[in-house]
Amino acid sequence: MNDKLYVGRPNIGNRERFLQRVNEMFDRRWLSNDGPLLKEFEQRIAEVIGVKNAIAVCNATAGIELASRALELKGEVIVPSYTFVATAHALQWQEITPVFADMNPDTHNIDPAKIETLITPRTTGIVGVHVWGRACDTRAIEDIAAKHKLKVMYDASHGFGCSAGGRMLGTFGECEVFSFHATKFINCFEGGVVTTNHDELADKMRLMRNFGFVDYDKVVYLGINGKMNEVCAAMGLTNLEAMEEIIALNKRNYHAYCEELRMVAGVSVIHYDPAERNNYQYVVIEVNADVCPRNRDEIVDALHAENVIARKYFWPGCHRMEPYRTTQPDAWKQLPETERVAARVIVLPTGQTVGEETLRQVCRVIRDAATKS
Ligand code: T4K
Repeated sequence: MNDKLYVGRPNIGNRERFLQRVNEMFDRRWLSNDGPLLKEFEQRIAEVIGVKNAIAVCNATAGIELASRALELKGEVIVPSYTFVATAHALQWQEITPVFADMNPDTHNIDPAKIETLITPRTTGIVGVHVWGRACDTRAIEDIAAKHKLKVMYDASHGFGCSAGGRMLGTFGECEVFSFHATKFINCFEGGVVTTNHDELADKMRLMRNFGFVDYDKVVYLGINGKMNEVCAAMGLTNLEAMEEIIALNKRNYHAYCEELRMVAGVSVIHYDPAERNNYQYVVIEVNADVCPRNRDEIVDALHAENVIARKYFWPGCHRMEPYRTTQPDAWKQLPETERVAARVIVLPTGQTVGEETLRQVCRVIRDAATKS
C-alpha cells in the first residue's frame, strides 16, 4: 500500500450540501447554543431511533458524564473493562469508581453473570457498552438492576443505527449515549447524543449541558458546557442523509472480508446477527494463536509493515490503563475472558476509503502472515 490505510477513516456525506448548510449558518450568525441546525439534528436522530428525546452534545465522553451526573450515579458503578477508556474515565472524572466486570467472549459485551458478585453497598448503577454495535444483554442487565435498585445507562457509542430484538438501540435503560466522533459510522467531526424516553431526565440533561441555565440569569443545576455547535450539527445532518449508503458499503466490505478470510485457520471475523439492524462499522477479527502459526501482534506488525494501520481495540483493557492499574491492581484476576480476548482482536479498515481491491490486498497480507510457520 503506498499510502497509509487507517481504521476509522471518516465517512463524509455530500460536501456541497454541508457547505450550503454552513453558509446559511454564517448568514444567520447563529453558531452555537441551541441553534436551528442542532434542533433539526436532534429531531432527525430521535426519528431514526424512535425515541422521545435526543440531546446532542460535544462528544460522547461529555455525554456519559452528563448522563451519569443527571442520574446521580456515585460511589461505584459497574462497567466492562473491554471498552474504550472513555467509558471508565467519564465516571472516574467525577470520582465515581468504575468496577470492571468480565466479558462474554462470544459477544465481547459485559457478562451479566459476572455483575452480581461485584455489587456492594456503594454500587449505584451499571453502564453497559454495546461493543461494535452488538447490543449487550439488556434484559439480564436490567433484571439485575431492578433487583438491586440500581440505575442502568448504556454507552452506545458504536451502536447508532443498530437494533436489539428489533428495537433500536437508544431506547434502552434510563438513557443511552452515542458517539459521532470522526471515526464513527456517522460523524459530526466531534459529537455525541444522549437519548431517552424519560422526559424529566431529558429536561435535566438539556439544562446541565448548558451550565444549568434555565433562563437568562437563572441557574438551577451544576452544569457543564456540553453543547454541540452548528457546524458539527450541519455535518451530522449531512452524513445522516448518506446513512443507508454508508451501511450498504460497510455491509458489502464486511461480507467481502468474511469471504476472503474464510479459509484462514485460526482467524475468524466476528458475527453480526442478520436479523438485527447493524451499521457494520467494525470489521473485527480474532486470532487464535493455538491454531494460527502467528499470534495477533505478529499479524498486526505484518499489516503495519504494509501501511495498513490495523488497531488492537480495546487492548489491554481499561483495567490495565492508568489510573486503574494503580488503583485496582488486582482487577485482572476477575477478568480472564477480557484478558484473553483483548490479546486476540484486530480491527480492520472499512468505510468509504476501502474499495474492493484495497480490501483484497489487506486480506492477502493477513493470509500470508497467518499461514507462514
Ligand atoms: N465509548 C466508546 C465505546 C468509544 O469507542 C468511544 C470513542 C467513546 C466512548 C468516546 O467517544 P467520544 O468522546 O470520542 O465521542 C478513537 C476515537 O478518538 C474515539 O472517539 C473512539 N471511541 C475510539 C474507538 O477511536 P483513538 O485513541 O484510537 O484515536 P486515534 O487518534 O488513534 O484515531 C483513530 C483512527 O482514526 C486512526 O486510525 C486514524 C483515524 N482517523 C482519525 C481522525 C480523527 C482519521 O483517519 N481521520 C480523522 O479525522 O480513539
